[in-house]
Amino acid sequence: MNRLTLSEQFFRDQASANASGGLSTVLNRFSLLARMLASEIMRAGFVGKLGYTGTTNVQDENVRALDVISNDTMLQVFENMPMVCGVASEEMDDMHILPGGESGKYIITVDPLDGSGNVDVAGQMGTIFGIYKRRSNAGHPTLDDFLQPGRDLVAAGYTLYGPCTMLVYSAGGPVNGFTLDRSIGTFFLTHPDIKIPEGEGSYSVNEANESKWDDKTRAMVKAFRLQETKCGKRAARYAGALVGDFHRTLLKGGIYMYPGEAKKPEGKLRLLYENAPLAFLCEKAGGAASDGTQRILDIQPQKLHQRTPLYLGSSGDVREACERLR
Ligand code: FBP
Repeated sequence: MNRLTLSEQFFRDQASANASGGLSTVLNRFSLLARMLASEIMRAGFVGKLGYTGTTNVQDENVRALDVISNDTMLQVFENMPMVCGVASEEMDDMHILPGGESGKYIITVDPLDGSGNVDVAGQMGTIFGIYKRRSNAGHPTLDDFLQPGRDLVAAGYTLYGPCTMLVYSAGGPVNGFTLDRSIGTFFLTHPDIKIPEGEGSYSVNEANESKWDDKTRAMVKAFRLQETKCGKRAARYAGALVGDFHRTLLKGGIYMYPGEAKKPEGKLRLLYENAPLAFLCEKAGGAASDGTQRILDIQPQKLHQRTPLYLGSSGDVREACERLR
């Protein structure tokens, strides 16, 4: 079968988006990053890179060697390429100005290695990215260039490292999924124009956190667990990696939830480089994404590492979950 390659699709998107040519180059770099990290992850066990570094990051999370490798690789890929002037990364405290990108008109937000808790059990992991046009005119980007609501995303996507390596993205049009042919290092279109199913699939939440939730959250998740929801019966699935849980939800339907907690109402997941890019994709695929009260894409970020609760998936499921939280 004559499948489209990722590069060919990028150029098609660029033409339809009337982009100047920079966007396809930026997307191609995320394809390069995906292939480099797929290789690093496959080899980590052989070179003793499955463990922790002994340090903690700005999220106050223990950092794994692969977290550092993924962030360093991302910087190598995006430094000294003229299209991108700065990056906000889960692994870096502040926005990072990319040398050689002063005239770049894009900024990127990246979770270099999502689901790093799965590193040493050969579980699913991913990379999540968002691409925005900078608001400032030239020179070094400012914090304001990064604090943009998700509705202003130019493109967003993720790479899933699992039994196969997939890259799924949208540049404002359809959501297309590409699978890596490792033998020739090329991504080919395997999932054109993905639409999230309605009325079927799974609910995906870490129910071990139940004692930390408020009563309405507990009751809402219980309705999904007991298959008492109006939107239909759901299986329980939880991979422990947002990208893996979202990819399954995108293809099979249902809902992924990371609720706020009584003592941490903002929840765990980060708006800029996790929730907003996936919300962008989910809506382009016909689904919905909320923090429980408002559309994720409408949230105006106030801080680089701002967290929000996340309800992401089929429109009917997200609508019912949010109704039950009111
Ligand atoms: P990072 O691994 O990038 O920090 O992402 C957070 C994450 O691992 C998500 O991928 C995953 O969905 C969630 O945390 C799992 O959290 P928990 O272990 O609390 O269920």
